[in-house]
Parts: sequence; C-alpha cells; structure tokens
Amino acid sequence: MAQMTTAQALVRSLVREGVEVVFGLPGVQIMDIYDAFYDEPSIRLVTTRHEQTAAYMADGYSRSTGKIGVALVVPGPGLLNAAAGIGTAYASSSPVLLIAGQVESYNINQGRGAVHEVVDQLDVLKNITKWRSAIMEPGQVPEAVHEAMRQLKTGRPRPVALEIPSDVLPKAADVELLEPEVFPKQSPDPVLVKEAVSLLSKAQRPVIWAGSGVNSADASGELTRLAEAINAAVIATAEGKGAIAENHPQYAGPCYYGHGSAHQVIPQADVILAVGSRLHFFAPVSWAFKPEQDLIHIDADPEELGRNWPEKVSICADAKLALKAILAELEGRSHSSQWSREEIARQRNAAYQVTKEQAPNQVEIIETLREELADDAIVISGIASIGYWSHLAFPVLTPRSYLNTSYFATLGYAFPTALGAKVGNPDRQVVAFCGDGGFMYALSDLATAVQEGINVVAIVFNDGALGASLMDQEVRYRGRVIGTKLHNPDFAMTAQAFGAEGIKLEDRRQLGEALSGALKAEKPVVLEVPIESWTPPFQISPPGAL
Ligand SMILES: Cc1ncc(C[n+]2csc(CCOP(=O)(O)OP(=O)(O)O)c2C)c(N)n1
Ligand SMILES: [Mg+2]
Repeated sequence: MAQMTTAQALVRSLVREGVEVVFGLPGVQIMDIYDAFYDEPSIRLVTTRHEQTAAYMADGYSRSTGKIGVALVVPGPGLLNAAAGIGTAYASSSPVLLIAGQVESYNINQGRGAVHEVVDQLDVLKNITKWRSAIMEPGQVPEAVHEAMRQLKTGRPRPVALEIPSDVLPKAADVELLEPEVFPKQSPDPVLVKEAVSLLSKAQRPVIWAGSGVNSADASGELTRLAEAINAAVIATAEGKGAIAENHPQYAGPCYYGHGSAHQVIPQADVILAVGSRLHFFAPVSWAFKPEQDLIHIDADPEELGRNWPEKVSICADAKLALKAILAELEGRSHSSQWSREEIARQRNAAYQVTKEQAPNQVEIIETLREELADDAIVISGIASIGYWSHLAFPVLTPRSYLNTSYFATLGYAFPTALGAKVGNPDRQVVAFCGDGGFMYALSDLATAVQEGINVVAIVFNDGALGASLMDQEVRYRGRVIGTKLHNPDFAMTAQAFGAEGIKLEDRRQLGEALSGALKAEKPVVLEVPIESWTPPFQISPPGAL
C-alpha cells in the first residue's frame, strides 16, 4: 500500500500493465493525469492535434504491434472528437484503451452546463466499445485498469473506455497496485475440434476463409501450416490480408466486395473453414455458401457464429489456439484434397488479371508501390482509389502489416493511423495510401509527425476531387457532378511549411524513384502523386452479383 492520487494510481497502473505510449490532448479536467506522467518517463506521451487522430494513432499502434494503444482525451467534445476513431477501432477489432476525463463528480448528469458536460457520457460510447467503466475513488483504479486489460486481451479485441471525474483525479488514498496478469485466451472445445478435423481431412476441395481474427490472434503461422497440412486454397478478406503470405502457393486470392477469386473458388469448395471473419459479403452473390458445403467457423466472438450462414461446426475460441488444436488433431492423418498448386495459382492469377483489366492504371501504381516497399513494410490503405484497389492488387507478405478500416470506411484515418503504427514500429517502413480529400482531415498532425520524429511516408493520390463520390455521380447520376470537386493546397509546399519533406510529382510514372528516396528521408514525407478519378471496385458489379 502507498499513498497516491487517483491520477498517480492510473499512470502507475498503466506502467505496470506494460503500456509504453499514450496518444492524447490535454485539458483542465485531465491535467492531474498529465502531471502524473511527469514522474513516469517510461511512458511516451504523444500530443496530437485532434482527439480523433489520438484515437486513430492508438488504433494503428495496437493493430500493427499487438500491444495496447491508449488514447487520452478531455470529456465532452474531446470524447466526441475521438468517437470516429474509436468506432473505426471497434469495426476493425482493435484493442484501444480510451481514457476520458469527466466533469466534477457533483456535476455529473446534472445538466447544469458544466464545462465539457455530456449527460450519460459513457452511453455515447456504448455501441463502439465492448466495455466501459467510471472510476470514482483512487482505490478503484487498479481493478478498473486490470479489468480493462482483461477485456482488451481476451475475446474479440475491441476498444474499452475508462472515465474519471476531474475532482476524483487529485484525491489521495492508500492504494494497492495490482500485478499484471497473462489472461488465458479461450481454448476450443475438443469435441468440436475433432468434428472439424474429421470434415477437413475428408475434404476434397477445402477452402480456408481468413479474416482479421487471424492477424489479431497472431495465428498466421498456424493458418499457413494448416493450409499446407490439408492442402487448402486460402482466400483472405481485406481485413485478413497478411494472414497468409500472398506469395504462398496455398494463397488463392483476395475477396473484396465480391471482387477477387472467391467467385471461382467458393463454388468448388466442399468444406470451408472460416477463421476470424464476420462472413459478410456486402452484396448478394451467386457464389454464396450453399447448405451442401460444410462450413466450419472459428471466431473469438460468439455473436459472429452462425450470424450469416448455417454452420456445421461453430468454434468459439482464440484463432491461434483453435488452429493449434486442429493441427495437433490432424497429426498423422492424411488429407483427401484434390487441389493442385497449379490450380490454386491459376485462380489467383485469373483474379489478378481481371483486376488488372478493370483497373490498369491503379494496378500499375500498386505494382510500383510493392516493388519499392520492403516485404514487411506497414501499409495503411485509405478510403481512396489506390486504397481500395490495393485490397485486390497489393500482395501483403507479413501479418499485421496492412491496415484498413473494415466496415467503418472512415475517410481521413490513413495518415494518423500510420503515425501510430510508426510509433510502434520505428524500424519498419510505414506508408499511408491517402486521397487528397482524406489526407486533409488530419493535415494538422503533420505537426505531430515532425515534432515527434514520426517518419512515415504519406502518399497523397491527388485527383482534385472526392473521387469515389464524383465517380458515383458520373455513373449513377448521369454525370451530374456537384459538390465533389476540391480545391487543394500545394501538398508538397504545405508539408515543407510544417517542417516535413514535400515532394510533388508531375507524372505518376516518377512514383517509384520518388518513393525510394522518400523511404530514406529522415523526416516525415508527403509525396503528392497526380491521378485521375477512377471508379472504385464497389461501383463495379462483381462477378456473380445477383
Ligand atoms: C467520415 C467519412 N465521410 C465521408 C465519407 C464518404 N466518402 C467515401 S470516399 C469519399 C471520397 C474520398 O476522396 P479522396 O480522399 O480524395 O479519395 P479518392 O476517392 O478521390 O481517391 C467520400 C467523401 C466517408 N467514407 N467517411
Ligand atoms: Mg481524391
């Protein structure tokens, strides 16, 4: 036991739990927490220029490292500003801890208009966090932080929130800090594992459908070994990219809005093993799972099991533990798979050719990007033309190295998410594929990048438009273009004004050389590439659309 304030107990508990970085923006209600950081230099405090970007950075840090990203914000407007980032982390199954201030305890829910007051503040986060709690006494801190960690590290990884009133933070008491704990992940039911193995070993055309849960469980090694052991064809969703190296012979291709190889591969499957995926296909398709196809679904979230399709075997478990158990049970058994590696390669290449025909310019750019980037470079694919097409055409070679927003499709997240990823991976290349519209959302955090030496490369593909919306008008509204053209600053000059490096290309064919130089810069770089507006994949009818 030692005397400490609530704020000190909070910061010391974070240190004990292994938190290394906090992304935040101060204000009067949380200054005691800032003061407590003064005495804990082991935690790096990154001050962002907007609470939304603090949340994105915490998310990018979490998803790229597997550690817990923390965002710290004032109540009311700070928390509301952070909400789009927390919602993105929720959609993307990312374990972010949001610490929010709160008005004085005597003012909570009084509706008196205390500074930053929002009545029932935690309710705002109800549908974008998996767990929330208010701390009202110093002695509650250790258990609250510990429980937050349990929530973050078990089950489906999703954000959680803690709220602390401003007058509670300086209150002192004898507090017993808790030791960190290794929380056990959920093991699969052995009976269900046996059932899954019996189906998989008899399968003639086994297909593995890999979602984000493979990456977040660090299960790509197990998934790859299983694909080899049963000779399965593997399809990865946009969130599941990196679950198996996309140059691995078992990899059959991506699936994004029905584009990719699923429409060729899925109809051939007799057994489908889906791992860590919502199994949501966005549009009705002819190749949807059929009752005669045996579907085995592994997911950490029981709500996802059986939600969209009838399942033969539903396993609620951590993906790594479930795949390990399946591998152990398979030991010594032979498989019945009829796939040949040439066939799998044919599926992969055919889908790639279709993408190339649909989007020749985008694929040319993406091929240049792949050539210049290291195998383990971390890519944040923005809600932008090159971002979408990279789901289909950018081969991801290592897990946790390709981040998208999943179903939230949050414009503006790419650059700040890249900053968080770079803080967690200072020795790896981190690149954001941005559009001109999306990049402007968080332009101010170029200052954060320069101040903190976070040397990412933001590639801004500039078509002078909110291109996806403009193309929507071209296609669905017969060219009635309104409200979608943009006036932009000179991005290179703007970057230079912030103290970053700015490069403006006259021609996109200069991209390879320019990127190679940008990756060596010892500064954050904004690389502006001129493009035209191109139709996104989701505005093109996929093969097999109904
Ligand atoms: C927060 C948010 N607001 C609006 C949208 C709708 N939206 C999707 S794409 C897009 C245009 C993006 O423009 P830009 O970043 O320049 O990329 P481009 O499509 O031109 O490649 C818009 C407005 C969104 N997805 N998210
Ligand atoms: Mg644009």
